[in-house]
Amino acid sequence: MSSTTAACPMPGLESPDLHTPTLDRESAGLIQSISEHGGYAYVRMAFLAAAGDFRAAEAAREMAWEQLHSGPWHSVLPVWRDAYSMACLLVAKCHYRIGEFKEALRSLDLGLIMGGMLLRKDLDSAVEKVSGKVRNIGVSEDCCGGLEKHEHPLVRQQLNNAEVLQLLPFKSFSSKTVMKKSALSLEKFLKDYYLSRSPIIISDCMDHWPAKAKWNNKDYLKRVAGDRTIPVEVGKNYLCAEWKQELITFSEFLQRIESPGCLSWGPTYLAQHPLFDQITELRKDICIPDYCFTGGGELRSVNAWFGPAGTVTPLHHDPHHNILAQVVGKKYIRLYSASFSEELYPYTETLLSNSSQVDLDDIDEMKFPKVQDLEFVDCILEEGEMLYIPPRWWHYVRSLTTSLSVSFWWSEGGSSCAS
Ligand SMILES: O=C(O)CCC(=O)C(=O)O
Repeated sequence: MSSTTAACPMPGLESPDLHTPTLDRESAGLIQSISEHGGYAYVRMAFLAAAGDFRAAEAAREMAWEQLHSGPWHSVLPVWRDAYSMACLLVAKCHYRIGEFKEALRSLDLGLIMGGMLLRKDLDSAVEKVSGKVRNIGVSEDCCGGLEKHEHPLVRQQLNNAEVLQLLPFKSFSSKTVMKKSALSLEKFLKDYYLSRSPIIISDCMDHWPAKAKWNNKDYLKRVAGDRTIPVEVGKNYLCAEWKQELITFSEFLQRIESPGCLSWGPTYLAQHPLFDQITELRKDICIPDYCFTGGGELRSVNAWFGPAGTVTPLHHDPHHNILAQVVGKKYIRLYSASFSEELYPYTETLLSNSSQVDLDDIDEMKFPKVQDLEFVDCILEEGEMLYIPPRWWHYVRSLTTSLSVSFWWSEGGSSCAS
């Protein structure tokens, strides 16, 4: 948090600088609802913040942050998520008025990442305005520093088969591999894979995505997203004790990818984050695959998975249909049928019950004897390919190079005849 304590020169919710029409319209109702949920201290701070008190705005944001971290995410009351967005906007307005544009942008990003939907429009339009200012600073800094612009590819590693095999879990490629079809028709996808719940790799279906031409270029990513704050995971994986989440800028993240060994904690992974809801320029680079409308269900979430070689998503399953699109780099993926449950030893705690206790990279055979002989299918998902993962199929994912993928989860349609 900023240590700035000066009062903002412009009191009132209606800033002539950073306009927040939704906040101006909704704030009375939101404040009322926060009071009804016992947030009196927050309300006091929000009033002072709206009158221009910078410190009060930061205190309100801190109070809402504590509420967001008071229990599991799904049990957080929606009103506190909107309260958090409101405080983020108020803090951003204060920074903006005194020309602290980078700090304003960070606060807006925090609101987008952690806040509710009520004030989303204000956050989005404020981001657009503030990003422009931040980019102007960047341009003048680059000019003064005489920095030259080069195109830097994200992926430079070339691995041979022997090197790849050494990195993979036991018995890799000893069983069946996932079948691959080029530009599969929707009818065939429905009949042969969706209805029978069978994984398939679809190739030659992503060439029209602007991302295919743009994302393997660090300079491009830095230009459109470098100043934005993103949530990352640091450590071996989310099941390990030494694992944490951090909020860093996209530029910092790109630097870490460049030198992944510099952190003793393990790789930094931008994992399962709705990046395209947050950063509009990147959203324009992807297309929702038509396959995701199979079955008449609804698109549930579109997430980015971006990290250096060596990130691992441990064996788990998800409730939705999934198209995992590999835009940059390559990944090893192993899949076990949804019919296996007991044999893969899921955690008993509710929050982790979709994750297996088995570490495929280091199996404890005494503890988990049933895993050894289980049938699986595996593959290397190459750049430009999409993998269909049926609901509740167990999957383990290891990136073999720097890798950027997008997952599209969609739900079952009401009238689907699939079992
Ligand atoms: O790419 C990864 O690391 C994991 C992807 C995944 O688990 C998913 O799309 O559900």
